Amino acid sequence: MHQKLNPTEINSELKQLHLWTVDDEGLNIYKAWKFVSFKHAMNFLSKVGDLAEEQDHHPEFLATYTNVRIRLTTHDAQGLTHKDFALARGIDQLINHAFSDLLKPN
Ligand code: H2B
Repeated sequence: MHQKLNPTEINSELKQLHLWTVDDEGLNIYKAWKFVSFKHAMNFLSKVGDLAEEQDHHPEFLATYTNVRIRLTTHDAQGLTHKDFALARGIDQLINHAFSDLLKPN
């Protein structure tokens, strides 16, 4: 079972991410992207799904046409754990390696 992180640990993990936000309760991190097309947005979701299966850690998706928002928390710990930050780092890398040219500023 993964340990829920304290605010100091959350802040040091956040520094290793690119523009993720913690919600007011400190229970979730989230980030949003806008893609140049619906198809690219869906492709991204599918790749994040593969990462989630590899890491056995599963995000919440909100997809509205070309906009995608991903929210991460650890249900088993009822808060943020290292698993959320590991997945977020994987998502940032995926964007950098495969999707950076397919984003629109949002
Ligand atoms: N994903 C998320 N986001 N939180 C969890 O607590 C969680 C999960 N638990 N994926 C995992 C699966 C757990 O149910 C299995 C048994 O490892």
